[in-house]
Amino acid sequence: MHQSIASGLPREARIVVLTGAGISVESGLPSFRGAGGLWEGWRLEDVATPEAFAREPGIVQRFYDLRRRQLLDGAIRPNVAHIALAELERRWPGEVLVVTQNIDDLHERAGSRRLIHMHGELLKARCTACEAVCPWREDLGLEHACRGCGGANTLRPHVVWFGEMPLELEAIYDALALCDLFLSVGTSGQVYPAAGFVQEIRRHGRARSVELNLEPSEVSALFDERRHGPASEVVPRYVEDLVGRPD
Ligand code: BJW
Ligand code: ZN
Repeated sequence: MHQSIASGLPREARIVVLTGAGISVESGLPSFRGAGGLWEGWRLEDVATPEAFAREPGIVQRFYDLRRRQLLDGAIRPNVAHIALAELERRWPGEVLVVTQNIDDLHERAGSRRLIHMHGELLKARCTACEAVCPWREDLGLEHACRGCGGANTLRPHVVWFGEMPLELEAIYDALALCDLFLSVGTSGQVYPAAGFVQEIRRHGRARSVELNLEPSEVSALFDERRHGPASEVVPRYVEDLVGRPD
């Protein structure tokens, strides 16, 4: 069996990469927790729950409108960590799946193709009446009608709030069960079920797990290996260990 020299992994090994807000910080999108956290002055619990949306839809829509505008600002681009993961998918002979908690589109812009957005996508809207999901790049005021059912005041951001079920969990757990290497990049390990994926990896006893984060996460001790530093440094270096330098 051919092996990747640095990792000792068989070349056909399956890789799952979980990413969080930390991978997009160096692209100019702030993370949620810690110093300089997202939209200081906004408490996540006030804007990221279905209860908040029911109570104050205008405030919640405004929060996501601001973030959508920021994402579409020309200055926001994928950074070398996103690009390295896309490169890994292109060059690794086995399957690579990126499972992102991020609602930005920087992985797809970098070129990742096998990608699951478990907490939804900022550039899509969902109808609360007919469940239709459609691309959305404008502000999402209450006056818009659903293009599917024509319903008024039924559109919300296509994102997963606390207390809601994350997307594509079955596919994610299947991939975790079958993978040989699990990488966790730029996530604080405070939000479940994503924070529990490393536990799932240990339960299966099959894959090696590696945390790549600025600092130890809440679940850091559960990983086989930890490399701490900015994603722009630790991710390209780790990918290089797996596939060598870019051509
Ligand atoms: C860098 C860096 C650089 C910085 N380079 N790194 C009690 C116990 C257990 C669970 C629960 C509980 N009570 C309630 C729950 C469930 C709840 C939950 O986990 N709550 C916790 C607060 C305790 N979870 C849910 O409700 C989920 N649904 C659910 O559980 O359904 C039922 C179910 C049952 C069984 C199985 C499966 C399901 C839904 C969670 C939805 C989360 N939604 C949000 C908002 C999405 C839309 C949006 O973006 O606005 O998702 S909240 C927010 O947190 C967002 C993120 O995706 C998520 C995770 O944050 P992330 O990515 O980790 O960011 P940060 O900021 O926390 O961390 C960044 C990290 O990067 C830091 O460590 C930095 O150091 C690092 N960093 N710069 C590298 N340059
Ligand atoms: Zn509809």
